[in-house]
Amino acid sequence: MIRDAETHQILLHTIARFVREKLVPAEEEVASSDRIPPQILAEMKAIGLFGLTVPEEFGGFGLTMEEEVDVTFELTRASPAFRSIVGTNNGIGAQGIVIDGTPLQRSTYLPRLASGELIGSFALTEPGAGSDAASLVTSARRDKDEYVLNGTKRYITNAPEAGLFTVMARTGGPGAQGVSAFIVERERAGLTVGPADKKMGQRGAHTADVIFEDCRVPAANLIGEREGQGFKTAMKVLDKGRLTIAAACVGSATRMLEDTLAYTSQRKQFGQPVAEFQLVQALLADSQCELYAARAMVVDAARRRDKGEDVSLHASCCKLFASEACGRIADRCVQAFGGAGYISDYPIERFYRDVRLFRIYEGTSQIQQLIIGRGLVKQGSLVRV
Ligand code: COS
Repeated sequence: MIRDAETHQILLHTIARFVREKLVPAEEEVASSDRIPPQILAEMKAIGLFGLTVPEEFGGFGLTMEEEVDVTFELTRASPAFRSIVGTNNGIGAQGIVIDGTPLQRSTYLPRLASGELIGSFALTEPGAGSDAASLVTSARRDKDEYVLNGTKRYITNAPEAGLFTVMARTGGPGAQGVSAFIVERERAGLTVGPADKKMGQRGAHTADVIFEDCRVPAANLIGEREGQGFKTAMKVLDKGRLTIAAACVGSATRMLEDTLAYTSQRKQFGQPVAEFQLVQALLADSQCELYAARAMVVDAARRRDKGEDVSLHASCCKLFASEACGRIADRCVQAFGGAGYISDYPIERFYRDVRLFRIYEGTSQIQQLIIGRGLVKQGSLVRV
């Protein structure tokens, strides 16, 4: 349920115009330079994109999940690199503090994350702990009023520009129960960020290693009431993040399909636009059906989350279906473009590479299958629809 429909429509309209007039024209430059121009970044901050989901009392828009997925549908009609920096900030970068932070942590950090003054980042993955997140080995040893962190985090989105990291580290024994979450500011001694990774796509969005060597943080930077809660915090953050990624899949697929409809409607072969051939229409039709289904799923799950339902399995269903559908749609769109789809003169070649990541990050498709399958067996009933 959207609280104030008129305000929400104004926000959507503003973002749609910004995407059309500013972000889409800048896409090529972002991809070729691997950097979002500072002027565009400043405008993204000015219209409030960095604070979409931060509660209003801390300077954000406080969007509901339904509102957030609506905004994501619009934002991801442009290169996913733009969503990456704001989505990681609003989402996995800030949500640990929003969901489980102490009142002091919330009032200290959320206003600066909402304004974009501090860029947020989420450090869970390690060289030896990817899908098996609970096997992480980065340690946090208590020393009087501080914790001392040691270890390496890998593929950390936003790391090169981040001012604040939510870091999952081991304070206790093995497994999920031994993991705690910490707020670590960029300027802490002993924290270094490695060079940006060279990725297949999503150029302009950055990932890198984050290395902790006797990095000391105050004990007050522990997220949650006590040690051992950090894995659950991470999972709650990912439940929400996976819904947002599913929404990003819908936005990117919408853009790809719109571009393909336009291209095939003007490209002529055998004396007529190729879109008039039934075999090309089959590519469009299958893609449209999957896009419709993915969008409907995401909106349904978002509404359920807003009503307070546990949507962990719904979120995994959405992430799995939407990211796989987005991959199939990208493939069909390249096919419908023919040779033009394989060269970089058209955005479809770049989107094809960009959207590949959706099936991998914030939990691979196989991890979503594992969560859904295990969840169904455990609860002995199907996902509520
Ligand atoms: N919300 C709240 N708590 C959750 C939860 C959720 N969505 N999912 C799990 N938990 C809790 C469990 O209830 C359990 O707590 P108890 O021991 O008190 O019962 C604890 O967390 C451990 O959960 P589980 O036993 O399911 O952990 P596993 O190690 O078996 O598996 C998976 C967890 C595979 C689901 C997890 O490691 C995962 O999501 N991996 C992918 C990581 C990922 O997405 N990485 C992407 C990079 S981050 S951008």
